[in-house]
Amino acid sequence: MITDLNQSFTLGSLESKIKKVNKRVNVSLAQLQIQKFEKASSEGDRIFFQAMEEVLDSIAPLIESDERYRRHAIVERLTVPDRVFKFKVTWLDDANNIQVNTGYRVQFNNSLGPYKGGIRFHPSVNEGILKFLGFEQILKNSLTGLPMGGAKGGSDFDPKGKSDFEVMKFCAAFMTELHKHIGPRVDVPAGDIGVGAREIGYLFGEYKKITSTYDGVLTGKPFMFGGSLMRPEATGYGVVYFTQAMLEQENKEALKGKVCTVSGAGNVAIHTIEKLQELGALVVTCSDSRGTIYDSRGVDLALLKELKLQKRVNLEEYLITYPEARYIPVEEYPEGGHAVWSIPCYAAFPCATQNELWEADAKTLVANGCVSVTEGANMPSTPEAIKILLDNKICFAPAKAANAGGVVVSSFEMSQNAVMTKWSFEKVDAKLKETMRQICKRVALTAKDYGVEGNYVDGANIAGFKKVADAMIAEGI
Ligand code: NDP
Ligand code: 2IT
Repeated sequence: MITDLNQSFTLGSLESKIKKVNKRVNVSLAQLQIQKFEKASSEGDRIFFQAMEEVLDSIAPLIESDERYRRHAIVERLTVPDRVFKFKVTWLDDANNIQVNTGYRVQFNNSLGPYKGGIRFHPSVNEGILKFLGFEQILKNSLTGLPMGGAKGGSDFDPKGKSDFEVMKFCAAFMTELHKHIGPRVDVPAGDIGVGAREIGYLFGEYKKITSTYDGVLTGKPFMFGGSLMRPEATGYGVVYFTQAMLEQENKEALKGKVCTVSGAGNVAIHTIEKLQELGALVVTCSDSRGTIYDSRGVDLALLKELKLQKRVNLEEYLITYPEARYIPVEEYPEGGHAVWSIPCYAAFPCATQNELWEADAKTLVANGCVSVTEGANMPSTPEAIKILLDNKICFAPAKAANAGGVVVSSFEMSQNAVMTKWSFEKVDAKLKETMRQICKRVALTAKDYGVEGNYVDGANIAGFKKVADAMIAEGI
């Protein structure tokens, strides 16, 4: 079962955590934010604060040791987006009914380069969710070492069940407003949940029509008109490259021959499964918003791609081809647990959405002898789950480091577009692999430097924050 609800998160806990950080560093750290947290009511805001709380917790020793960050009010400045665009999207469905949705673009921070980050189309999208994703994106993009700031956008539009024409008309209407705020040196959106090559193609087509320019203004474009080879595979492959590097660094056995569990059945999950299978791992699960497939002989990837990327149907249809596999509908896991994480595994890969791996799931993973957890989705594990995993010395790879492969290849796409060239699959793959290894190394070294060896959460937050913070100081207010 996957849900956006983080059951145990409370504003009270956030407030006390911030106050704790505040007390430790003896400055008025984010006093302003505390007042805003007190007023927060929506689930989206709570998720944003959850992401912020984790980072504040990790960076406290850095803030404590370097007064420049306090003097320049970096935390106060970095936790508020530069600007948020919110707009009406009006479009005509196939029955000629007028439909109205809300569109957003959160431009969070451009200290390191143009605003960069995906677009999400899902009914759960709201400003708070996009602020959480945009905030995470700043630090993720910083970790890549590439010139990109952080942003996120999207709409509460649900592409599910819509015809290609409806998706096209929605994308065109969305771009009618969005084009005013983006540009290849300004802000470069890409895909995320509900936005893949089809949607990026329609968005790009409309941008080109409105502006009469052929700019690399979106990444994740189809290859025939400027997309990078390997962008579709990049996030999932990067997740596995990161895991390989982490297991090596932590002196754990490699993935070959090991049972792995993956949640999700979209872009990230599919390409994580693909790379794991290529390395000889046995992937036994995948899931969507309706349920989980457990296939002990290994998930049939070709069938999964056909069901989710071509036919866009529910995973239950996997049983038509493999009636002996197990399908566990979400209703069968009503209380505090998720089917995917109940399956024993060596390595687990949450690749669906935020807060899909809870404390109870983490306990089950530990009890079943799991050795590593890598976050393919953005913030899929709750804080309580992360604590259990870290306390039990599980190798834990946080999203902002482990799933950076997507935005890394997006940056490669921007480079290729800038000089109107195309790189080979092999070149992109080699550069991606090297970048993921570098990120992994930097995160581990940073953790060691700050006295939390093996804690990749703190390592990623500190390393990501430090680079942006130093740039903000150098650029002045
Ligand atoms: P897709 O839309 O391709 O797939 C998402 C998958 O997760 C689907 O299986 C979907 O189920 C399920 N899902 C999504 N949202 C929910 C929800 N609220 N409740 C239940 N199920 C849900 O998205 P991606 O694979 O691109 O993205 C997956 C995760 O990875 C997200 O957290 C995203 O932010 C992150 N990510 C994506 C990157 C990219 O390049 N695409 C890069 C880095 C991170 P169903 O099929 O039923 O809809
Ligand atoms: O969360 C992410 O890193 C993405 N959705 C990809 C962002 C990008 O600009 O490629």
